[in-house]
Amino acid sequence: MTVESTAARKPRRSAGTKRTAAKKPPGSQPDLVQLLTPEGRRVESAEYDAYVADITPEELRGLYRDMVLTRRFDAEATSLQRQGELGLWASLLGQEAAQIGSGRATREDDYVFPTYREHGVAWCRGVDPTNLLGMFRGVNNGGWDPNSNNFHLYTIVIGSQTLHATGYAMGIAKDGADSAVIAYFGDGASSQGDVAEAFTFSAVYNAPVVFFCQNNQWAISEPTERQTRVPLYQRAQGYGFPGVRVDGNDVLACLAVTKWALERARRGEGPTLVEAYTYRMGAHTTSDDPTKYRADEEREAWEVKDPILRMRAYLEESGQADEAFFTELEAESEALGKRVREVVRAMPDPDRFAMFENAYADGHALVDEERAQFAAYQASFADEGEGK
Ligand SMILES: Cc1ncc(C[n+]2csc(CCOP(=O)(O)OP(=O)(O)O)c2C)c(N)n1
Ligand SMILES: [Mg+2]
Repeated sequence: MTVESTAARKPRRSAGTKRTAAKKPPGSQPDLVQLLTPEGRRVESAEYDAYVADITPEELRGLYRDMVLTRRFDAEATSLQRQGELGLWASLLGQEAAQIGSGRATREDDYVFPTYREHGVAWCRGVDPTNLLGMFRGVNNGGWDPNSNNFHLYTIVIGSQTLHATGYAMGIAKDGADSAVIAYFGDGASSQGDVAEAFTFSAVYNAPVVFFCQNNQWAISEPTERQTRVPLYQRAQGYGFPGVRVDGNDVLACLAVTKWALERARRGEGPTLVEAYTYRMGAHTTSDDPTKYRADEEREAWEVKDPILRMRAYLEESGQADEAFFTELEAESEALGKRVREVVRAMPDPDRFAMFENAYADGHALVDEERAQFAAYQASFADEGEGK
């Protein structure tokens, strides 16, 4: 990971000059697909109700459970970083609905290309959450087999996975598969050339790919208004495919819209851009201090839209979950936290020289040179110890 400390890099601003994110560009009135209001009231959508019409109470409770356990796992990882057990962590706090809704919309044979923050999607794909932590602890370079769950390794190079997804989608289309591909990226990534190229290629080759942009309002310390002068979903129009803005804190709406987009892809109708309008409630990563660049009031305004509270209100008011369900889930959440702590602390340190083995299949003179330098560096500590 090469994410720098924003606190160290950015000039300090006084409280009076803090910016607020996501001001709507003048004249635009973006349509937001919503099935659950922030208070948890179900609202009708002529276009998207069909995609959640057959959902059972058990599945609804399942969506809630996914969000609660993902949030718990994420909080545990943040604590582990603070205790020195992880080098870094990128929290998904606030983005649970966007990730669980879209993740649960995927089919087993679909293929997912994540960024570094898609812990909820990984959960939906069946990747054991403890496998996500090895890279952040620095003991491996990935932690899971991408082909076991059709969930690619985390990608740190912003936006590059949209090209990988497009190429993959073009490939499966040539194979005649009826599965689809989904690529996750952020509002900041939308400014990358790779994303523009992915949009162009996927459109002209009619690739079965869904571009799922979590607009969490910030790219480290840059607000979305520095990335675009039009709502992000409207960019799709210029490339010739549909774009939809969905309430990213509404798990039902995210499920419905992503199902719709994946089905379009499967039917051979090409790419879709889904902009999940949400908010990064925490820091960019554990190396960042958002109080340096954004106002507390902004976070407070989003707290009332919390994805988990809204789903809980809906389940309770519609009588689809009782107190016993919530109590059992709390116990399950505690157990998950305990397991995550135990597994992380027990992760063995890798052989220090193993990193030189994975760069080239048949070795390389430059790598040999680097290995020798590293060996000399390691040996220098032994000498120091002896000298003292
Ligand atoms: C090509 C590239 N440029 C810069 C960076 C440093 N960097 C890491 S995260 C990030 C911001 C990404 O913001 P966004 O796409 O909105 O995703 P978010 O972190 O908000 O989920 C940047 C600039 C990088 N990893 N890769
Ligand atoms: Mg962002």
